[in-house]
Amino acid sequence: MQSTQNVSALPGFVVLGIALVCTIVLPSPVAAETGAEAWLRYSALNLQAATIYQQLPEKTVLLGDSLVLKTAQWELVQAVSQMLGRSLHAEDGSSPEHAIILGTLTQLSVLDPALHPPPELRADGYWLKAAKIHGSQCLVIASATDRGVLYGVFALLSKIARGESLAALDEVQQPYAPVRWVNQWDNLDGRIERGYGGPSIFFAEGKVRADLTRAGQYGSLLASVGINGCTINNVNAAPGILEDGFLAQISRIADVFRPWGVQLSLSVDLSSPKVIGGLDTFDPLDPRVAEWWRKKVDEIYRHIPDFGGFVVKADSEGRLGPSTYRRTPADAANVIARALKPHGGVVFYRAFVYNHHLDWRDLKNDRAKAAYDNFHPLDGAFDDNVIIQIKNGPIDFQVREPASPLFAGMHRTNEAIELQITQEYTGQQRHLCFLVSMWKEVLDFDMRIKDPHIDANATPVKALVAGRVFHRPIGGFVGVANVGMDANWLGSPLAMANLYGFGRLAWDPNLSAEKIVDEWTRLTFGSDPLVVKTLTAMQLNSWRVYESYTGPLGAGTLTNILGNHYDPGPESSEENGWGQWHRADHQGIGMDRTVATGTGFIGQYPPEVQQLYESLEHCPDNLLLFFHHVPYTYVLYSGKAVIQHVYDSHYDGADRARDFVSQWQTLNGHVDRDRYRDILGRLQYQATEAIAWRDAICTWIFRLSRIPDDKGRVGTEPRR
Ligand code: GCW
Repeated sequence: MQSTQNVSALPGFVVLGIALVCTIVLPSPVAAETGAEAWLRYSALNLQAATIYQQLPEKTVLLGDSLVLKTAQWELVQAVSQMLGRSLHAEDGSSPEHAIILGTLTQLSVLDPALHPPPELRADGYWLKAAKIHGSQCLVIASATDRGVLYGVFALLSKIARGESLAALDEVQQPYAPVRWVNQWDNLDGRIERGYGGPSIFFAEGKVRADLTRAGQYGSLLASVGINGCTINNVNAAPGILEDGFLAQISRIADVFRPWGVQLSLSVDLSSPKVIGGLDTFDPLDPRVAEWWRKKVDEIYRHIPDFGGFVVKADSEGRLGPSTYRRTPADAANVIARALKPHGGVVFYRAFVYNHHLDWRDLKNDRAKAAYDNFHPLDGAFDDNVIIQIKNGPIDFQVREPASPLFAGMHRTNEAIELQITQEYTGQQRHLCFLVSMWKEVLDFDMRIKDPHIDANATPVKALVAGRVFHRPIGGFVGVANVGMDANWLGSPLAMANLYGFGRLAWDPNLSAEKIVDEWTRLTFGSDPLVVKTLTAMQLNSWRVYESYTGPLGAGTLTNILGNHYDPGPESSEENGWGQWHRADHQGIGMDRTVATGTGFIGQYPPEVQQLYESLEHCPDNLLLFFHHVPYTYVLYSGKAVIQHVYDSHYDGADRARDFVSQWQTLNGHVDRDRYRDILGRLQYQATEAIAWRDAICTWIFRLSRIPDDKGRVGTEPRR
C-alpha cells in the first residue's frame, strides 16, 4: 500500500511536516502486487481517467492541528500524488484560495461564516462540498469531529480511485450507528483463534511486538471504511493482559491506532480480580472486586486516555463467569461498566452464553434458545454504558441461520450485532464466500415488533442494533476480523471484500451488496470493465454456492464441529453436548424447533415471526431444516423432495465452484500476475474441495435415507 507503507512513519511525518511529498509510483496494471494495500492501492490513474480531475485544487489547507487532522491531510497529499501525479501543497488556514479545505464545522465557520454546512451533520459524519470561498473555487471536507474529516478524505480518495466525477460535489454522509468495531481473537503468544491469515499483528511470544508497522497499517484500513474501534485480544482472554507491566506495552498499540481515530479496547477475563488481583474472589457484588476494577480501569486510562472499553465472554465454553457466585450477567457487566463510566468507556457483554454439555438425547434441549433465555429476563437491568453483543444467528456463525430472536427481545438494553468476517464455518478463506450477502439478509430482516411505545412501522435488525427503534444511547456493529501477518491480511485477497464490506455496512447498512462489491472490486483491482463484471458476479454468487455444497436448507454447516470446522463431518454434530444438532436419522432430517411439537425456540420471536416459522406452510425452504424435522420425501416449494434437493444442490454447487475457475481465467492479463496466480490456485483448490464436500454429504445422506438420486449420481453403490 503506497499509503500505508508509510503509516509507520506517521509520528515522523508529524515532526517533519507534510510538505514532504512522496515519489510518484506508476504501476502498470499487470505488475505484481501482494494484496497488502487491500483497497487503499491509490494506483496511478491513466491519462484519460485523470483528466476529469484537472480542476482539482493545487493545494490543501488544514484548519486545526490535531493528530487525526494531520493524518487526514497527509493521506490526501500522498494519495493524490500517487493517483494523479500531482503534488498538493499542504498549508495552514491563512490563505484558503483554490484549496481542498479540511476542518471541523467550528473551524470552517470562522473561515467563512457564509458557508452553511448541513445542520443535520452528526459526530463522524462528513460533508464534501465544492464551494466558493472568498470568491475562489474550493473543495471542502468538513465534519463535526476530526475523525469525520479523516473519513471525508478517505471518501474523496475513494471517488478519485474509482474515477467518479467531483464536479458539483455536495454530499453528506452520516454513520448509521456509533459503534463500528472489530474484534481480533489474538492470543498473547501470537496465535489467532480462528485466524487464517498468519500470526498476530499485535503479539508474539507473550509480548506486544516490537515492530507495530502492520498494526498502524491496519488502523488506516479500518479508518478508511469508518471503523472506529478495535479489540485486540481473544475473547477467550488471558488474565495477564491486565497485568501492570503489560499495560505499558498495550499503550504502544493504542499509539499507532490513534492517528486513525481507532479506539483500542481489550477482552477481559472476569476472574481477573482473583487470578491476577490477589483477591480471594471475583464475585461482582463484592465491594473489593468493584474497587479492584475501578483501580485497574483508572490505571488503564493513565496509559491510554482514549481507551474504548472491555469485551467480556463469560459462563461460556468453559470460561468463568458470574454464575460461579450465582450472580447474573447484569451484575458482572455493571460492576465493570461503573469503573469505565467516568472515563467514557463501554462494556460489550457477549450474549454467547450457553451450556456446551447439553444432553443430546433430550429432544426439548436446544442451544439456540440460550442467548434469549439468559438475557431477555435481564432487559433493563444493564447500565447505560453496557452493550449486549449478539451473534447474528442463535447458534454460531453457520452458513445460514435465522436472525437471533434476542435482537427483538431487549427493549431497554443497548445491543450490537456480532458478525464474523473471518470465515470460520464458511471456508476459512480457502473458499470464496462473500458474506455481505448473508449479513444483509439478517440486517434487513424485519422482526415485526408491535409495541405501543414505538412509532416505527418496520423493525429490522439493523435498526434495532443501532438503537433506533427503542432510542438507545449507543449500539451498532462488531465484526470478528482476525487479520494476520500474511501480506494480504486475511490469507486471500478476495476475502478482504468481507472486511471492506463489514465496514461499509456498519457505516450504512442500507447499501446494497452490489454497490459494496462494485466499490471494493474497483479499488482492489481497478476499473477494467471485464474485471468488474466478472469478479462482482463471482463474489455475489459465492455465499450461495458455498451454502449449496456445505449445508443447504438451513441444516447448518455440515462440517466437523469437533475439529477444524472446515472439512465435511456431519456425524460430528450429533450425540454430543455442543448442540449443533441437525437430527438426521433414517426417516428424516432437521431440528424441530416449533412451539407445537419441538423445542419451543420459535416462541422466542415476536408473534408475526413465530407464524412465519412455525408452520411448514410458511417457513422458507432455505431455513426449513433449522426449524423443522421433516421426512426426506417432504416436498419443498420448488416441487422437489428434500433428499433430491440435497443431491441436486451439492452437484450444482460443485459445478458452480468449478465455474469460478474458468470465470477467473478470463481475467488473465487483466489483473496483476501475482494476485491472478494466487487466486487461481485458491479457486482450483476450492473446486476440488467442493467435489469432496459433495461426495461426502451425498454419500452420508444416501446411507441414512437409502433413497437414491433421481439422476443416478448417488446411491448406485452396490448394496451389501
Ligand atoms: O464459534 C466459536 C468458536 C470459538 C470462539 C467462540 C466464541 C473465541 O469456535 O473459537 O471462541 O465461538 O465466539 O466465543
